Amino acid sequence: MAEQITENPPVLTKKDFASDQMVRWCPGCGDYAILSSVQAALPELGYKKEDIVFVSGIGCSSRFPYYMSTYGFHSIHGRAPAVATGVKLANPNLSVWEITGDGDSLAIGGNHFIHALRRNIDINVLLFNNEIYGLTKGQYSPTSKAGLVTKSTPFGVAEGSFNAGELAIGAGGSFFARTIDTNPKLMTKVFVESARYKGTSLIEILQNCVIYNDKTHGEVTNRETADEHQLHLEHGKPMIFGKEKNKGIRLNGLKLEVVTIGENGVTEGDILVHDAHEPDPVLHLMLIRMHGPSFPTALGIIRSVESPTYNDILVQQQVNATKNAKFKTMDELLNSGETWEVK
Ligand SMILES: Cc1ncc(C[n+]2csc(CCOP(=O)(O)OP(=O)(O)O)c2C)c(N)n1
Repeated sequence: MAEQITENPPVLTKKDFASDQMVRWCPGCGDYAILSSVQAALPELGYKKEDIVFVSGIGCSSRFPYYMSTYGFHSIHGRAPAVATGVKLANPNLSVWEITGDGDSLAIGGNHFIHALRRNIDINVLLFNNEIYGLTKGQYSPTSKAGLVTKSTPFGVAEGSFNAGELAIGAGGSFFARTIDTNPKLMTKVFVESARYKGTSLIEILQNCVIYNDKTHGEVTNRETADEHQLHLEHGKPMIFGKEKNKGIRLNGLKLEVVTIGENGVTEGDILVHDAHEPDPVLHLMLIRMHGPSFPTALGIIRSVESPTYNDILVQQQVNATKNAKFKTMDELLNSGETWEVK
């Protein structure tokens, strides 16, 4: 059964989605901008408020459902995918959003996270990636950069870090987008497109924790240098960036490279054109892995490939099983074999 959007959508505004709860995040936390962008995106989707559910795990970001005037569930650490899956299966017409931090989804919840992606259950996963545990006051997480000094790594993080997008592709994920908490316009656009996608949409939001990991995404988000460090991908458009809009991404053998249009005979025709719908994930993976200082960070919808959803398949199985069943009611089933009367 396909997700149904109300036929005569109610006219709702951003304000309608704000709850009466006081928002309790640190002043300057990136979570405020994400909350505001989600509230701005929802009226565009045409759902009734009561058809929307926010499910979170545990962490600062997971306070999110309190601040939404929708249904919500603050669940347990790392297990939001299980709860969100249950909600979607019980009522496939709901718009289900999962809110999670990098510690919540990639450490304790890593297993649940990859299987939600593998199943392609139709939920929207907003992964707030501040590369640190915020709520428990600054221990390192699986996305913390190697060498980072934290409360739990006083001599620096000794191991390599996870890239959420790579993990998603490895798990068979068919939708991956990346945004930044300093660009509400981009966030709102990406949230709308992600919610319209049928399947697990994973949106990694590069989010700043002002207290425990300030400016960890500074190179990407710094407004002065943003043009040089951000590649805004759009399906069907060439991968061009830079202040002068003269830099681009080209394939050289099996690797990507940054080139300047107009130099060394490079023309716009040499620049790769983004195809978010290509089922082969190789190029998407290369875009996901790009990082500074030599490469810009890819933002926007990187991968969006049509793929059957777990919830649709399960509903269809139930419909078929009911249609082909020998017994149509529980009474018929119970009376179908030998029966005895107990006196
Ligand atoms: C079973 C369990 N283990 C550990 C904790 C402690 N704990 C609470 S939140 C958290 C990590 C939160 O970090 P993250 O997911 O990155 O979210 P943020 O607070 O940064 O938004 C941990 C370890 C817990 N609540 N439950």
